[in-house]
Amino acid sequence: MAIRIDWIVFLIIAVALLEGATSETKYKVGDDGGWRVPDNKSYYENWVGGKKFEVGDSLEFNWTDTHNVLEVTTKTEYDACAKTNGILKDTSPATFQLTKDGTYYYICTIGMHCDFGQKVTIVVGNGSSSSPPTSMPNNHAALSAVLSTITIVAASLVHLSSFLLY
Ligand SMILES: [Cu+2]
Repeated sequence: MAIRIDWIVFLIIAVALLEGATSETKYKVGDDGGWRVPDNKSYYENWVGGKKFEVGDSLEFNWTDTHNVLEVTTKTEYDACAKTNGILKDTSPATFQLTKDGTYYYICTIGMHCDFGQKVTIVVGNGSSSSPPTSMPNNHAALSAVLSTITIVAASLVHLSSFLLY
């Protein structure tokens, strides 16, 4: 019996580790600085720094003064601070889910904010939407589910055998 319980403990730990490995990251854009007209134009570029954005992560834009977030669709629009197409969110906090690989462009459309550097480019995966979606999270989730099921079945068997034996 002791051996079986050890095995179950191992499985529970394995499941916990897998779930930890697949946890989705919620990024607060600009961290404590939030979403604002930055002191220098490379502020958000620096914030992105070496971050590795993955499918399933999300971005949260927080602001207090008058701002908004427009997701523009091309680098050309982004570079020109074009306030035309795209998803506009004007209530803080504004959350964007990163649902697939690609390069995402966000700007503020208020006044000259974007021109002053209130803009950020987020690269998810390899930055290209034409690449096959990352299957790792799904595999992990599936494996995790299987291990959870095994754990439950094993626990039931232990329960059943103790019932039969004693
Ligand atoms: Cu703004």
